[in-house]
Amino acid sequence: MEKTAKIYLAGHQGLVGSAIHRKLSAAGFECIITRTFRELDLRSQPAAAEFFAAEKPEYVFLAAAKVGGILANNTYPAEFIHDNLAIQTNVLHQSYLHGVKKLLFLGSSCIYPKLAPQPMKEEHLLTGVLEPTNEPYAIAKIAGIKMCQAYNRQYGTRFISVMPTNLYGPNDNFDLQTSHVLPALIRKFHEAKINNRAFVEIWGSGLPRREFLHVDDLAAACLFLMQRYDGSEIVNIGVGEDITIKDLALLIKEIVGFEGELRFDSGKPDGAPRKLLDVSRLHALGWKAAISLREGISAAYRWYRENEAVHSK
Ligand code: GFB
Repeated sequence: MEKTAKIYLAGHQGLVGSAIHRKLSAAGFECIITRTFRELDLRSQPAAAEFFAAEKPEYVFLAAAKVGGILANNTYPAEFIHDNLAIQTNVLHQSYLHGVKKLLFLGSSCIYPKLAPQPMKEEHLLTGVLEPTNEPYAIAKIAGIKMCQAYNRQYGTRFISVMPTNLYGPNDNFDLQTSHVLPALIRKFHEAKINNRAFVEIWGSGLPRREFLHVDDLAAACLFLMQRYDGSEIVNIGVGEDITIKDLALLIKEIVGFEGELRFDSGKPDGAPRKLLDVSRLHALGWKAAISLREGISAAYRWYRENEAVHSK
């Protein structure tokens, strides 16, 4: 990817897209094309077709997606399957029609079976039943992977698919109903500290294990793979270590400086018991995560306080 290449970054305002934008700009890429959701609704086939015909990007990062935490996935399953299928189908097909040189598709670790052996290897895809709370989202992402592979095989495109673990960082969603666990707990502990509350409520049992990757590390890995990896096999992106939700809560509590108790709400779902990615393929390609969980959460908490008024509505 030349520094002057025309790069379309779909979803540039989200957690992942904004991190890729920062990374590309810092690396000196001069021609990054973006559109807000208002300017271009990628769920619309004619809108996507018109955009690609007019702009003819050379490279595409497909970070536009409908995403959310366990409750959002469980509450809006139709939107999660429809919006993701529509967005990715339109972008992938238009990229093929307009001769995009290379495209990076972002999947998710929830594509793997609920009870996949741990850590989860790329070969575990489609070897068992999915976690029900996010099955529609996972099915859409699996369809995206298969579409990239099918287009590569039939049309000779260069569409690569990467599977990030649970992400966090600047521009995360801090809405308590729709967010993922890490931003939700930053906000809950912060508000409990400010309001001198006695406890913070943690959903589920606290026993599930999750792996967390700072989105700046993800963006670095995406740029690395866009430049160095060519292949139809999916590539996991993670840190290779996980933590229980209870220990995550204790770590965030300490970083925020909240003195009260944790209270577990068993009325809320636990979701998958464990989702640790095997990152040996990524390591063999030559890339490793650099930001520790403590460092990343401290940075995310600073970002949250600086942007609180805007993001805590
Ligand atoms: O991050 P999260 O919403 O999604 O939840 P998943 C992870 C775990 O944290 C679950 C618990 O066991 C939650 O019950 N948890 C505890 C909380 N307190 C909270 C809280 O206040 N908010 C939230 N959100 N969770 C998502 C998928 O699964 O992961 C998506 O639904 C996607 O499709 C994403 O794959 C990465 O890790 O369970």
